[in-house]
Amino acid sequence: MESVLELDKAKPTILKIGGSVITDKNGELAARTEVINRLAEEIQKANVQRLVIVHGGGSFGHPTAQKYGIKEGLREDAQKIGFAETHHVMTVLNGLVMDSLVWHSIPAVSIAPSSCVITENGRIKTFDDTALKRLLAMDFVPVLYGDAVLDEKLGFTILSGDQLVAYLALKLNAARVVIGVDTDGLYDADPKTAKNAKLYMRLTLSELETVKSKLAGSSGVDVTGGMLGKINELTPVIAQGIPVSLVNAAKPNRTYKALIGDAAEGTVIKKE
Ligand code: IP8
Repeated sequence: MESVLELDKAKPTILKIGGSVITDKNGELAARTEVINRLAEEIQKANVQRLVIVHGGGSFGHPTAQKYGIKEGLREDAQKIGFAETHHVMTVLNGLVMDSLVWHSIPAVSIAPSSCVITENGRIKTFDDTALKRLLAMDFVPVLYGDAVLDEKLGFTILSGDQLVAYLALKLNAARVVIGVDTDGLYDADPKTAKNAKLYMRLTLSELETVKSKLAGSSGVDVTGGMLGKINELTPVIAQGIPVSLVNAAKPNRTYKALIGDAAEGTVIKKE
């Protein structure tokens, strides 16, 4: 077994579960409950000390956010119901995730980003992380998600789970970041459309910079940038020396293996 790194047990692991994994992104409000349950089982089995989970919006947050132009900010009162609806459907998806985690005996506690984050032009400006840090210190598993949040300049916007992951990894000085996606890792083209797309197994930061231009956006409705958006968010994390693994969370056991430090499958990106 190839180990990603010697983990500092006191430092948290941040796990992102992609919205495209836990929902059908081509549907609307289409949760994949069997996948959510399998992932809860894998997370429980991996038994990671100090874990923060962040999940994406998939076919819950993105279609509603797009319908009302929430990411672009408040321009007319009619959007307000869209902001409320976007946040609400995210709490519904989060409820399904929480249900599964808690019934798998994971001491998971949900934290709504809309209640503790303010952005400025879409970037996190303030994050009241008092409860999150205390939960982590007590070995709870905080669970956050991409959300509709208030913005100092725009009125409101969409905060992606990926921005949250990067912010938390840097702020909490994470041991590593595991990103669960619906492809086998990072490719030089969209593997869903390009037959000969090449999978990268190991990348350094400088290699990543050269492949960025080739990265494909994801399919379906995604208001927060797909794979390229993800990689752009994670670049400062990798530059800080925090390794990032991308694994196919839609396939059984990949997330479990990544969580226990087995880097045999997927893409691992490190500073050097
Ligand atoms: O799926 C965005 O989070 P993401 C969530 O992580 C919403 O990009 C509300 C669209």
